[in-house]
Amino acid sequence: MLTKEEQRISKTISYALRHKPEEFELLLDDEGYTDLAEFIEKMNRKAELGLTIELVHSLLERSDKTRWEITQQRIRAVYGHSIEKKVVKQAVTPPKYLYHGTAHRFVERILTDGLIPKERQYVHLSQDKETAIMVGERRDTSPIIFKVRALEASQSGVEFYQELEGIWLSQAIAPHYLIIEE
Ligand code: HQG
Repeated sequence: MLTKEEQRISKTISYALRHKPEEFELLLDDEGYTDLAEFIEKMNRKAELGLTIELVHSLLERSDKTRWEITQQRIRAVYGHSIEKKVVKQAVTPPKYLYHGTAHRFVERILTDGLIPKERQYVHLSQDKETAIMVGERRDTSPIIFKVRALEASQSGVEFYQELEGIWLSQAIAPHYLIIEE
């Protein structure tokens, strides 16, 4: 389990490796790797994270939702559906609201069909708006954020599963439970 501050650092690392290598002046090789020592130096310069090699390894070992990997002094982002394999599939009660960040081009369909798992097994929802923005930024530089009436949906029989590092999984969510955040 990571502390809030560690989660923030971990997300910034993922964001840099996955979405904005140029913003952090990272040079990725063909396999998406960058030199670990250089990576740490650049991240500290650009984002003042106070990163050390020990901290990067420690975050990696203690994180439930691994977003990157290290091989021979190089680091790269890991894609995949890691969280869906790790979450215990036993329904739990979610908080009143959860969030979902996505691209504007999907809004119309979502308001008609609701949130559906698409290629995944479950819909991914974020515990807070900040996380939803990061997830949405993978698809849209200025993502749209839905506020999801999660507790109500769960009371009507939609199943939600244990949160891991700010992400909840759920079954499909009907449009009725979605509110567009201004
Ligand atoms: C959209 C990362 C049209 C949905 C993150 C999303 C997250 C619809 C996309 C995790 C729709 C699916 C998941 C509908 C949903 N019509 N579009 N009815 N319903 N969509 O990647 O939530 O990479 O499967 O808004 O941290 O973006 O797994 O889901 O844009 O936890 O480690 O269809 O991915 O983690 O895209 O992200 P995704 P997501 P990992």
